[in-house]
Amino acid sequence: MRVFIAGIDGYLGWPLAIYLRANGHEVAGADLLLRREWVAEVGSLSALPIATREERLRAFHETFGTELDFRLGDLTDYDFVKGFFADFQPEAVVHLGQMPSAPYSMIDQTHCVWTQQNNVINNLNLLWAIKEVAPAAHLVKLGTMGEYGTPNVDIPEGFFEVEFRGRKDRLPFPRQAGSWYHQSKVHDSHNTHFASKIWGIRATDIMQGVVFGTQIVEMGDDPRLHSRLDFDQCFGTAINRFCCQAVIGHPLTLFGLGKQKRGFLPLADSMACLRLAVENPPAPGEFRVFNQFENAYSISELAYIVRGVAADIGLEVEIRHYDNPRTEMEEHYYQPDRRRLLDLGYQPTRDIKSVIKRMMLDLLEHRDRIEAHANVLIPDIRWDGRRKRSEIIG
Ligand code: USQ
Repeated sequence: MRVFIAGIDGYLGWPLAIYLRANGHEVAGADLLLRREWVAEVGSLSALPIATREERLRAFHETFGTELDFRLGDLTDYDFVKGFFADFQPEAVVHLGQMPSAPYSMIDQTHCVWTQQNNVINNLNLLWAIKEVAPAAHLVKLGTMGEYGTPNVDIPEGFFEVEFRGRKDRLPFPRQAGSWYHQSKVHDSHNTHFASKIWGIRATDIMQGVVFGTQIVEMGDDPRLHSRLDFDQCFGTAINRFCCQAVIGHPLTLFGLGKQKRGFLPLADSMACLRLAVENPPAPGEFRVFNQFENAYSISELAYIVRGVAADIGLEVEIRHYDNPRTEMEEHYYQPDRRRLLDLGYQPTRDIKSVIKRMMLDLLEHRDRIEAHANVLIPDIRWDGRRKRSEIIG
């Protein structure tokens, strides 16, 4: 299948290009390399060194024997998107090309507005380009479990049956996002659903949990094929940050009580699920929603798992509570469904400890990079708009 990847240089986009190509698909993609700039803007860098675009292209060619059409371009530029679609004629479009950080979107007015403009407009451009150039193409849109928030009831996959004043309907489940970034994804979900309804676009909205890990087997030993791994307060996510903290002997940073629950999944599971979505497209006009995660964990449960794995490889790790820079529930009910991907054949990784161990061993080789930027481990971007470093509270 011809698969276009929007955001092909990112943490997920680059491994997905390798994974899909290794599994027989033709891949092309676009990126403006903004993730590299944002991480530098917040004073950090990828814990694992990453190759330049040119080096990645060379490695891809040497490994697979085909050129990768990876163009530098802005997805908010409609002419660029439309022109690329006209050349490539995608059968599937995987949209990973957005600003993905909740804290980054909360920095100030500029970052909030930019996040929403960028994310909402580039998703609209992809929808329009599908409509005008490749109407049979299937949009696999990366959304987030965070769109649902943490309601005090079970979370279905996108829609639920509801009875109100004696009448019944199947309606979109309420979205109650927790940051301007997550809000942008809610807008995308609404826009994608609407486009699907009016133009007959096939669409899968992926409500993905927090991804962790450094490797997929298809990357092999070539470091030019490896992906980035961030640990700063904006682009580093919970388990990845904890592993980076563990390898330099920094306390693991639990925000608040640490009883917040989220869905998590290894990088390899994310790739496998995206492939399942691509290879099993919905019917024209169908808008379907998949909840995508391996399991739900509380943040402190994960910190203890990371501490246990660290101990196995001889690292002593402390767990500390920091005052929470975010406005979020720290103790809550959390029971999301995740049936649809299992029905398509998703086999969740059972042994997340070995994924965490692999990541720590990879990171140990580059601990100096993390140590040199350890100041980005303590958050100072707060949801109330103040800028203040979190302090240890327990
Ligand atoms: N947290 C800590 N300590 C840390 C980092 C995070 O306790 O050092 C807590 C946060 O307070 C939050 C939870 O861990 O309750 C998750 O935070 P995160 O930074 O790992 O993830 P989040 O901000 O939710 O965003 C990430 C990705 C985003 C994706 C989302 C999936 O950056 O792109 O959409 O995970 S989900 O969380 O399901 O919405």
